[in-house]
Amino acid sequence: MKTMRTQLLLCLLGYVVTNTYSQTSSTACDHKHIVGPQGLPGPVGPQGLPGTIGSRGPPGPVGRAGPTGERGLLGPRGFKGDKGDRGNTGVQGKIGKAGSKGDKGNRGFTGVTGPIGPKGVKGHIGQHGHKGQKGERGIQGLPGVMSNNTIELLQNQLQDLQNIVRSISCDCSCLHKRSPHLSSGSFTIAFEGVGILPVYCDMETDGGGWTVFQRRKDGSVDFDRGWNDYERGFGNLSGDYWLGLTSLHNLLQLNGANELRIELTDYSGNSAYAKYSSFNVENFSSKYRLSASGYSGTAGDAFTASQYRLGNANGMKFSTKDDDNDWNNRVNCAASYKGGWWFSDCHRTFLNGLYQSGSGANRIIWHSWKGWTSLSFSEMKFRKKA
Ligand SMILES: [Ca+2]
Repeated sequence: MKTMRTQLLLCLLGYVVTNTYSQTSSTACDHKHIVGPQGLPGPVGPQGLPGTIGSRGPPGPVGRAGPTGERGLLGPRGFKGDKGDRGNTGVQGKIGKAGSKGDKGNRGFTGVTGPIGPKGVKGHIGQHGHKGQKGERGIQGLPGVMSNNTIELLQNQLQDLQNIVRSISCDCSCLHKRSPHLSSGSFTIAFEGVGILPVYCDMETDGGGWTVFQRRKDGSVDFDRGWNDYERGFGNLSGDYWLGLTSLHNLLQLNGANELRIELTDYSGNSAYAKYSSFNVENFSSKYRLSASGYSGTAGDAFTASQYRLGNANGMKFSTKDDDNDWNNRVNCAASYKGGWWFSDCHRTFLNGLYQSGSGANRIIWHSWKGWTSLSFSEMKFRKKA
């Protein structure tokens, strides 16, 4: 059996080889017909391609009605309602004891101004309802009327203030007496009827306490001025300076009795002074007439000495270029010599003259000391007589 199977395989192999390389040759098996067993079934072939999709069928019958749906969700919150009306005005409370301050209540309607009550009594704050929304700002109330008690209180306080002002009224001599340690310098004094006035106090010379009302020091201030300026004052407290005739008169008047001291320096640096134990300047209606007496000092008595009778300042009214009150009917002394002064016919002392060295009657002159030679420094000051 094994031999027959081998022969058959050889025969089939020979047929394949022969038909591959020669179309004409025959095989060794052509002349032999060997019947073999039935062959085995062949292998399964590949799967065929899918068929095409068929057309849509006819619509089905109408279905039954579905079940009732569930309840919907809660809707959004509604808009805010309108603002409510204002509450009613509360009932007026009873009058209570004067004293502690109550709690702050809610603002109500503006009340009508009531009658003036007794001093210090204050009403209770009434109860109030529930707090509403904040209202609009109310109308401003009417101003109250000041009670008699308040007026009396204010009058007492004013009286106290006036007493204080009187107690501080003090010129340089008074300040020096109260506080001997004070140094020379500018001070502000206040007097009833005079007002607040800045002054310069000399707290050292000859015992101190001098109120300066004239100074020539460096020529930085023009002294060729009219009546109004000489009345009101001008210049710098610690420099070239004129206190003013009105203030000078008022302060002298308040002191009662005064003394005068005049400091002088020439352009060589020499100094001298003139002092008068009595000194006064009258008021506006007397054109600020000057009076001085009781000379002592080193500069000579050019103010009152008899040899200077026609040039004395003593007893003279004040003159300026626009208000001639001098003794000379032919000349306006103040206009001629360019400065205000107590001119007579015309002068032998003139401390408000031109600030200029050399010789000349229109300059700073104290004739009894340096003749007509100009001085470089002058200072006039008064002090309440002790
Ligand atoms: Ca004249």
